[in-house]
Amino acid sequence: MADSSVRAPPTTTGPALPVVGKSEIRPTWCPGCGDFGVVAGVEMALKRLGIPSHEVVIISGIGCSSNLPHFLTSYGFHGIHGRVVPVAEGIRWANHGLTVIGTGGDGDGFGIGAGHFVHGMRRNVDLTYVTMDNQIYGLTTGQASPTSGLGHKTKSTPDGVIEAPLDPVALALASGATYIARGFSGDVKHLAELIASGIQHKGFAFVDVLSPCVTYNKINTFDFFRQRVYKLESAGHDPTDKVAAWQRALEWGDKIPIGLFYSVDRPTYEDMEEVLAPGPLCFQPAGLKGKEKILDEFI
Ligand SMILES: Cc1ncc(C[n+]2csc(CCOP(=O)(O)OP(=O)(O)O)c2C)c(N)n1
Ligand code: SF4
Ligand SMILES: [Mg+2]
Repeated sequence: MADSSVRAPPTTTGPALPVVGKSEIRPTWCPGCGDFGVVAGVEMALKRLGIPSHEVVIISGIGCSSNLPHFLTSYGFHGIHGRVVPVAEGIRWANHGLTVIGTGGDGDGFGIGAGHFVHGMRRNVDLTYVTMDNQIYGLTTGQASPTSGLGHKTKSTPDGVIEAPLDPVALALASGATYIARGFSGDVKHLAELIASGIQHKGFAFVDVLSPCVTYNKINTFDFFRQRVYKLESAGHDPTDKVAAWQRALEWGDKIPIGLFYSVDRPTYEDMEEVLAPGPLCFQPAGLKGKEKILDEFI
């Protein structure tokens, strides 16, 4: 079995780079956007763990939130809508010595990307997926997303949302994620701790971040969350207790839990995939193994 906890030196053929920090590109987000808190949380987490830029790849889809990889000095892949998880999986399988972080929005991850999200968690690929959940499509100027609340009047739902909102934490529990947390972009220090622990966790770590869109969502604002959020770790929650995690996941109203819902050890996809046992694929000799056997079958 491959040991995915072992970093593969070197992970690139280029020079070693400093620990991840801000890039020279400044965010174009609206002033006050929640996503500023999330990029700060990701940067803080990587700094705390001391991971250099050449050992990190941050992947995103499409949306305001998906611009995040541009703003940090790590490698980045700004992909297409809803495909964060498969790209992240592919990168992990090509070089499981890298720290791989997926980022994106609620529309990207839970709408068009929902199938990939579910199967990535089921496989327990060793990556960290951070969603900036503003309960709206921000980039396309304010349509309802899968997490928009019932009755929310948006550009695409002028009479209010009539579809039940999706619960990302409950979906992650049902799908087999092995680290499930919710953060708030109004508490960057707490968020950074959740992201850092998610990166250290061996397996699929999901961190859903309440990250208000100050321009198009006038309901789920910073004040809305400040009045409601409470920390699971201050409420005596045991993250190894899956039933308790379910009960907390169902809480959404006057009180909204943030923190670590659930964490469990389970072999990762990379641990189970024997092809990765000799080391990262990108350092293995190219060519088809066992080709004689295959040719014998056909010739
Ligand atoms: C295949 C495809 N369908 C639709 C779009 C249009 N589109 C771009 S971003 C987006 C939704 C963005 O919402 P979200 O993922 O929540 O990100 P946010 O902007 O809120 O951060 C949509 C529908 C697209 N780019 N590609
Ligand atoms: S539209 Fe909303 S999500 Fe997009 S940058 Fe502005 S505040 Fe952020
Ligand atoms: Mg969104």
